[in-house]
Amino acid sequence: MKRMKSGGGWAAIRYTLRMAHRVGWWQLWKAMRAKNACKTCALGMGGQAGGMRNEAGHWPEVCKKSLQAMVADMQKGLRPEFFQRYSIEALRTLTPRELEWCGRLTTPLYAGPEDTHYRVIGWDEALDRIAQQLRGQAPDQNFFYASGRSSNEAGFLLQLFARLYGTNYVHNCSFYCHQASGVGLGRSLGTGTATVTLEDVEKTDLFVLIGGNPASNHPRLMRTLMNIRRRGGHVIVINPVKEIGLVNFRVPSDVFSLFFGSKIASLYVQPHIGGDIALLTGVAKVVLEKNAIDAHFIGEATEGFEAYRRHVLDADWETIERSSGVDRGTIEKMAAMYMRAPSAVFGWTMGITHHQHGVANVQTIINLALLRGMVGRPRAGLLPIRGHSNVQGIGSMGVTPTLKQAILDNLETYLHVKLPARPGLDTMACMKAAERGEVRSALCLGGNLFGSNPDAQFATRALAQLDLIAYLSTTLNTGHAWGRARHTLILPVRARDEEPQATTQESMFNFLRLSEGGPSRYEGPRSEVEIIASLAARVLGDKSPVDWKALTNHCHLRQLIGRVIPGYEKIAALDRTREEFHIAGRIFHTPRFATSSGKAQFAIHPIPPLMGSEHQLRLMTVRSEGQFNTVVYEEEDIYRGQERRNVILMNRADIQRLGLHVDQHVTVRSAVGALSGILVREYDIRAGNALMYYPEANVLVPTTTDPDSKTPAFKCVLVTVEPERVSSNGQVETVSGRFPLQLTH
Ligand SMILES: Nc1nc2c(c(=O)[nH]1)N[C@H]1C(S)=C(S)[C@@H](COP(=O)(O)OP(=O)(O)OC[C@H]3O[C@@H](n4cnc5c(=O)[nH]c(N)nc54)[C@H](O)[C@@H]3O)O[C@H]1N2
Ligand SMILES: Nc1nc2c(c(=O)[nH]1)N[C@H]1C(S)=C(S)[C@@H](COP(=O)(O)OP(=O)(O)OC[C@H]3O[C@@H](n4cnc5c(=O)[nH]c(N)nc54)[C@H](O)[C@@H]3O)O[C@H]1N2
Ligand SMILES: [Mo]
Repeated sequence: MKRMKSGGGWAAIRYTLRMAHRVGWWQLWKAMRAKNACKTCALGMGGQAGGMRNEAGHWPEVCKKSLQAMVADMQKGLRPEFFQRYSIEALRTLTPRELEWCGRLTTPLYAGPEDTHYRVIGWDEALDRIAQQLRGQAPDQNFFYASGRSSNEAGFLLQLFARLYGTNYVHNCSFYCHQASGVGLGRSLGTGTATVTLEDVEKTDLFVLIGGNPASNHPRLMRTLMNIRRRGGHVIVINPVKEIGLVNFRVPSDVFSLFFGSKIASLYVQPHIGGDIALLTGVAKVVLEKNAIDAHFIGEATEGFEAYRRHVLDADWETIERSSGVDRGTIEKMAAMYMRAPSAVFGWTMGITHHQHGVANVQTIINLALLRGMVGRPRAGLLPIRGHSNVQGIGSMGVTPTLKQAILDNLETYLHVKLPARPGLDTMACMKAAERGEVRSALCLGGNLFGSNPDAQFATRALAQLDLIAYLSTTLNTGHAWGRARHTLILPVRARDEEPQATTQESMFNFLRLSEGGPSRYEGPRSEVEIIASLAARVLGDKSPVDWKALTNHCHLRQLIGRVIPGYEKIAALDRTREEFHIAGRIFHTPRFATSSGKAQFAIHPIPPLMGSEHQLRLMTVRSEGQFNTVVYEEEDIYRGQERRNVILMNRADIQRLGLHVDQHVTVRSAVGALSGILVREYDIRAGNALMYYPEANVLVPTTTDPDSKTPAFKCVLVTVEPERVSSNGQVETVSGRFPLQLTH
């Protein structure tokens, strides 16, 4: 497959045309223009401004994956005969892509311990089964998981139900995603989200992009990066992989850029996987040695500087260079760019959070920003580049094991209730508790808990211990085939643009979006709020302090959210004003922070040793631009020039050192699993490191988490790569043509 010389551009436009052809031009145009927040990443497109428009009002913002997601939601409905024809065993042979394109779920489905097939059941039976299970258990024997696609309204109701039922075992996909950002920002600044607005980013002089690939995962951010460059500003990219779209990108909605391409990175730094603390400590060392700090800001607005200064100055260059994999000259160059910049925004993604030292990574970035006073003023600050379109809102709504004290107090006062005080558990802790048989059931509001988990073998085993699991889903995914409990239920839900009532979502810039909803596309699926409310009414009955029926009215629900969630007060008037807004107390344009002293905290984090021996590679598991998490829309990764997913991308030096050659079949082995039939591919990645695609590679990822954020180290798996012999009957070849899960069961 030909490798592209720039990201975006005509390929994105051609794709748009192909997708439009699939579901009908007019249908797709209408769907994309409707007043709903975009379903994919958390940049917060659409809402009241209409689809394809960003918070600054720019239109059109074209993005391939938002089309993919839309077209997938518009595909035909699955017919009941499908489940008579295809057994669960047969579903297990399908790839994530094949499962997604089977069609939309339209009826509740059930499979019991003896069942070989899912079968269609009625809504009452489905809800009764779940209610009966919950009523028969102690509350802490159940957990509630939410992905980040659902609305604020559904998220709020889910956690309220769980807590009134009596448990804090409530969590969301953030534990596998940006949790380290929330924890790190919380410790350093007393906040958990971005400190900047989109406008700040548009106007900054330097954007430092660490551990993210927005060319494929947040394409609309690329226009902003292009604009920074056009205005004479700079972009520094820190990434072990040379991601082509971060070198050069053709913004499809900009004529000049589309034809000639736009340079993105002013400086591209390629550290080792896990080498960011070493690298950024090196940059801080230069800044300190050159005394390019903002002493006034440090004195007035921070604490802990002296100890931090000593710690950084003590770090020796040999350790910095060895652990980061970056030479001193490049580090000095990066520091010089930072020291010259009048303002800077630091943005980061999964390359920073998916580590055993994820929180330390995040706090190291914050330290560097504090050194030059780049937090707490306009055009400068910190931006965790969020994943799911409403993952931040789901967190704000309290779909978390621990409620913010203010939310807890408000709920107790307003509803005259006492909520459970026993501590909650995070996602991985719940999975481990399931494996030990300590929790008995799970309710999943969207997502793919199986597919997103490390150690797929463990995930199947853990979920199989449960008595019951209920999935609220739009389409089939690997979780429905591999993440089964003794009793498994699948409840079909409406996507946000099919909701009969308006819903809201929160963007990564803390901007609240109002989605109008729209006509339902299928008979059958129900609104998420309606499902949760009917379940809650069944489980809690007349004793409940809440009128669940009344709360199926989203306006009532928003009134309650406005009273309970700090910063969300304006949501109560939203149905009247229709005014989208920035959530109060989140943006920091003055140097006063939300910590108890009002001051930002410098944190000390030693440089972690580089992991692995010379026989091993550090493996990152990442996305292609043709997928959205565990949902694979396209097998090929056009940006990295891969036509298939069962590949391992390695540096040429490693291929030679290990005696391999390009396109050779290998087995990749880690401490917890092995994948066979993988093809070796050469790529521009720092030697000693390798890349494979998530979710398939989750077979290899151990369940070890960062002790502070409980997030698995998806980006640093130690693996060996062993050559495979292809037998004369070409057996390996047939395995490698596809990339279904290689699990034993
Ligand atoms: N098309 C598409 N868009 C998406 C998604 C999707 O699946 N597909 N998912 C959404 C979600 S939920 C999320 S969280 C985001 C994810 O967005 P990203 O974080 O951009 O996604 P990843 O593919 O996980 O890639 C992370 C990047 O980090 C780099 N990296 C890996 N290890 C390290 C390291 O140790 N240090 C540094 N500096 N870099 C490293 C990788 O080379 C890669 O470029 O995207 C969202 N948007
Ligand atoms: N190895 C490895 N593992 C990872 C990662 C990695 O980089 N590497 N990334 C991690 C990250 S960042 C994340 S966020 C997680 C993702 O974890 P999840 O959020 O749990 O998974 P998704 O694949 O996004 O979930 C997709 C499913 O959501 C359902 N869905 C779609 N829209 C809706 C809706 O509107 N409502 C409802 N109820 N359901 C809907 C569909 O059925 C679809 O199959 O995975 C994590 N796992
Ligand atoms: Mo994510």
